[in-house]
Amino acid sequence: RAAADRHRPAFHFTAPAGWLNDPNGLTQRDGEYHLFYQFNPHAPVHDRIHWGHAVSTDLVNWRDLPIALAPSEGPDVDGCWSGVLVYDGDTPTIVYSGRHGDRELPCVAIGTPDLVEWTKLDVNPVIPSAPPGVDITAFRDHCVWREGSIWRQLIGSGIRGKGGTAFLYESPNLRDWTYIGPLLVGDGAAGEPSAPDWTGTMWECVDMFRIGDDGSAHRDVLVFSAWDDGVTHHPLYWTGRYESDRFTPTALHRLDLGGRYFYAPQSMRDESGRRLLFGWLQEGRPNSAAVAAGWSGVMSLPRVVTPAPDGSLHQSPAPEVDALRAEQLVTDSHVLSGDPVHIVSGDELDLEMLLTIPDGGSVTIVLRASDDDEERTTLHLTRQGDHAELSLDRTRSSLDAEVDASSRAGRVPVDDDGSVAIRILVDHSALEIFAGGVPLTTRIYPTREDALGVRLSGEGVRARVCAWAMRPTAREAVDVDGAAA
Ligand code: DQQ
Repeated sequence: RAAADRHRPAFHFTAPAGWLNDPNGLTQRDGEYHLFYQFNPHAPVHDRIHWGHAVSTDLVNWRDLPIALAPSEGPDVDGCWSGVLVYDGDTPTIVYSGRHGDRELPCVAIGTPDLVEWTKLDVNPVIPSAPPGVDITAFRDHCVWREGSIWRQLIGSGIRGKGGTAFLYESPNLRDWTYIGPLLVGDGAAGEPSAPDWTGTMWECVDMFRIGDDGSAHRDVLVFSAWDDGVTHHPLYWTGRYESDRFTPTALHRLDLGGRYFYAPQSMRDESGRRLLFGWLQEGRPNSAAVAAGWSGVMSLPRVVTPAPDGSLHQSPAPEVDALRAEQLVTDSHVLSGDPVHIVSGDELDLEMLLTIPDGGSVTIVLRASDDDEERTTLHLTRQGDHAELSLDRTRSSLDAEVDASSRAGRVPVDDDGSVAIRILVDHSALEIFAGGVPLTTRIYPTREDALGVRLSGEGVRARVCAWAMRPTAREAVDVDGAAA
């Protein structure tokens, strides 16, 4: 592992060393979860990307396995970019984007039953070019599924002058693909890039799934990450209906109020039927700091996605995360009135709060605060009837002037009795917040050793608070470079 770094998470998955970005190929087989990820084992920078691989029986303790895919002569000589794993009968099959120069094209690799060794097809790339006659911004990333005897896939793209899109293809065998058309086209080319729901000029990592009952209550969800000219903006999703080769949207939603700090998510349906989601928590510190630390990029904790009453998605950490609770530090009730109440201290914490906020009232949660408040990260909730405005202030999260200090804000639902359930996972620089099922993920880099305090304040707010110290995850490493030579 890379040298000790106080910003390195203890119970989130990170690469053994080097660079990590998107989750890929999420699969559960015979009880074991497989997490592949965009990986540069040689340096903590995005360059000649491999597929890293780890396996887990409980979604939180991961065992590193050898690199699954490495760039080689041919269509992926410059990188094995994002994709998925499907089973063609019993044959594990990866569909990924091979990078060559500044182009990406779909490639296929076949795996051994243990998913450890992968053989690339000689016929790669399996689709030789983007759809002819369309002026595209990019063409990469894959969502693949089966409809009867036919395979279908979406490839992320964008149409110049219009916006992001996902191109739909079909195939009898995962090798010969026929282009059908764009599933849905966004309006990003005309939109305002600074808006938190701007749909971008290209959709990265498209992921479509159906959620809810198979009856009238179900909804189809199309997740994508809004990208523009090399800039990763934020993940969004459409809810709506996938039918007759088109996606008819009902509404557009932000997937995570943290924006680019929960980027390029991919989901999977596990063997128990749950929809699980992982995303990449990218860095908020300069590349030079990552290079000095020897590592970059954090995988989110696994999330369970379920339908929310308002038609959107409800997200919460998978219950498996609870197994990492080492010791309960706090279980308390408070009526907040004015002065901040100290709750607990730590940088490996799980916090659960039930806050009952009077209409128009507000509550402030301070995290990673130094004793004198010089460093602190502030979360603020103001209730307005059936929702609350949530905001995150990072302007004082770190004394290091080089780290990103931009703010975040958005809306979260409030129950009829005025309460909001909050869950906060603090893991060194990784911070995952869930308020009423809406996540806000971010990164913070406090410099002071005493920047550990959690404090609560408000007026007339009732707060039930539990806090646990978290246990660092077990990590059995192998020589991941073994297969990369
Ligand atoms: N990262 C991958 C791409 C994807 C992007 C390259 C999203 O395939 O579009 O590492 O972070």
